[in-house]
Amino acid sequence: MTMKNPTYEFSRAITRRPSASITEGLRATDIGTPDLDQMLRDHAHYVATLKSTGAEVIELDPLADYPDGVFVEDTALCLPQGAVLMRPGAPSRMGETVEMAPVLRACYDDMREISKGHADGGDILVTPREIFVGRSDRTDAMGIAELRAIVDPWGHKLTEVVTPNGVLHFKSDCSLLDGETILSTKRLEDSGCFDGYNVLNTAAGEDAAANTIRFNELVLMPAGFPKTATMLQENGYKVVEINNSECAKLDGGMSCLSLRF
Ligand code: CIR
Repeated sequence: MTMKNPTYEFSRAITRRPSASITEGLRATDIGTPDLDQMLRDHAHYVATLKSTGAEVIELDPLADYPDGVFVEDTALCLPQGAVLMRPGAPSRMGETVEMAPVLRACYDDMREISKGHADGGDILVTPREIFVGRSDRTDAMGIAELRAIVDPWGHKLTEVVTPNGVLHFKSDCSLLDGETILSTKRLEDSGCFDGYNVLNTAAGEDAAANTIRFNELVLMPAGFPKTATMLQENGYKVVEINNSECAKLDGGMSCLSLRF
């Protein structure tokens, strides 16, 4: 039997259907109100794609009180040893972890939580070697220190990095493609944080393509970035493009929409 690589080979995922309140979701710049019907169609495509790899998807109901609740990734970090509930940096999102707690408790024997400071799952990139955590407007030193104290005894090295200025989350600009390879914007790679990895850059003008997910044999990427999609295919990755126009209005992308374990 071959061992799964737990950084990109998963048997389960958790998603949450978008609520009608999605129109109130947080955004750095207002480029338009998301259309719920389009987002529901995109979300269904996303969930079906995860399932097509044989994974079980736990689909949670919409949360009207939490417009950004569809972006479940920010609520937790899922590792083979246990799950860690985050402490989101946006005040309007803090209660989302309370909603996620019982779902994760049912899946994990060991569940911890960040109790001080702030940390968003979107700032965390797990590779086979280390856990990168980007300091950002949403993730601070106190949150990172507490996360380090949790994952260190589990045998994970936490590497603190900096989320580029003007970028919401560390993973808005990068994603893991396999055990050694990272897809990154040029601006993030230039910070030197991925020295020692194989790095593939998003094509010029396609920075928003950096937030993809490797999920089993597939790479789910936002549609509309043809040069990056072709580059990934030429490098041997099996790419599925998913419309992300509505989530993009709220600074969300492929990773934000699921917890994977
Ligand atoms: C927010 O500002 O929190 C949401 N509108 C977008 C969250 C995206 N999540 C992610 O990148 N992990």
